[in-house]
Amino acid sequence: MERKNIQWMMDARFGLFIHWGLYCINGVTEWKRSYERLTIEEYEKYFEEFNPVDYDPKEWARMAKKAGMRYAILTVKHHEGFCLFDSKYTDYKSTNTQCKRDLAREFVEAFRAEGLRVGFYYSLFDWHHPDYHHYGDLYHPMRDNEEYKDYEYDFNRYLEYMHNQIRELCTNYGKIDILWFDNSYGEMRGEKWKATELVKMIRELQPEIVLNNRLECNASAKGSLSTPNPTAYAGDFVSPEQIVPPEGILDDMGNDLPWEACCTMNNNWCYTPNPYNYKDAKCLVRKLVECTSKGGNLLVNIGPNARGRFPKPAVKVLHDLSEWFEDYGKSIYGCGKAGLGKPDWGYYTRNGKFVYAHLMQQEIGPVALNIPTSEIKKIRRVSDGSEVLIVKPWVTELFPGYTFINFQEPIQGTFLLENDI
Ligand code: JFZ
Repeated sequence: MERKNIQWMMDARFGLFIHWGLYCINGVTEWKRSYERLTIEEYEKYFEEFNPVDYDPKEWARMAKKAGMRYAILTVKHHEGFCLFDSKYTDYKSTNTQCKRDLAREFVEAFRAEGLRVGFYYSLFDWHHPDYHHYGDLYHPMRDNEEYKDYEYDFNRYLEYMHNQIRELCTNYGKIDILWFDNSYGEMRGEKWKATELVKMIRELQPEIVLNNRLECNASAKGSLSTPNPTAYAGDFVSPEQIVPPEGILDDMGNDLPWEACCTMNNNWCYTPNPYNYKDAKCLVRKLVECTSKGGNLLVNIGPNARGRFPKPAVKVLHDLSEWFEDYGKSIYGCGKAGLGKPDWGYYTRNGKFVYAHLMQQEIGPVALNIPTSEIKKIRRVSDGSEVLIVKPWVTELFPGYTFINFQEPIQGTFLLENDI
């Protein structure tokens, strides 16, 4: 099924994921409440403490934009149940903390002002709502804590709460570009969330919105999106996590499916003070180029700290990315598969007749492009437009069908092939 609503997103290729909630205070994991089997009361201290005095989403938006990201997705409710938006269906929200701010509203306003698209991550799990019941074998605080053993939960009450909140998010915050659900598992999928009804409401309120596939699936499945008859809640794109699909993602008929790989910047979704686990900009660029070359997107996560700031090493990575994007953004936006295979030296990306060769590592001499010289008019560096030497003639005689560039000097970078291929 062809959906036009997702075209802008697949052209954008690069987005920012923001995991932020009360869990940023513990500095270890957004799963703390579950891992440590904390009761509501034990977890309450984080709610009382939460006060991100330095929260300045305009600065976040400026940094993200410079770093080449074209959209951003904020966790407006993660598994802990705390809401970063002013929901009338709960008291467990940022407007009731010391900061008294609707963090989600400020986020969408700031990012839109910088020209980025905005999305909300909404957790289907909720460890704070008394009627949320966790099926399956994972620990769940409500079900597994002594103090709630006599509570008669009614899962339908939770579903009503969740649907109401999604309605608020789709009504009170202007145009929302992406809703990112997390996640279905075991028997908890699709209609267990009353997903047909939910998606009908969402698409009525936000006709152009893009949905991920996790109302139906977990991170490792395509779901009915890959079949000729997707369900109403199949979503618009597949969302593999912490992995770049080896060969992109195809549907059952062999056509490209839209996908977005999400990854951490430092091995953790949640804020952590550890400065040592960061992927550097070079690694992220390589992964972004790889995703683009396979027809997918990359969503890179930052976990802001309890003051509301991006960790310093993350700011450095964003800065390094901005230097690359200034020179090479053209080889990402609007680009996708080139149909030229996987070369030894890196990746090809392509936007219509523009083919980009990304040499991702230093090479020692002539580099082989698997395109005959007769089909290439000129090769230029994308950064400055300078011409790249096309090697004549001896290697070409030895390896016909290839064009060799740059005779002797070490070479690296991204190159535009002017051609008719
Ligand atoms: C989920 C969350 O639990 C996690 O905290 C984070 O928000 C991440 C982006 O999404 O993690 C998942 C979800 C699904 C799978 C694994 C981790 N899965 O299906 O294997």
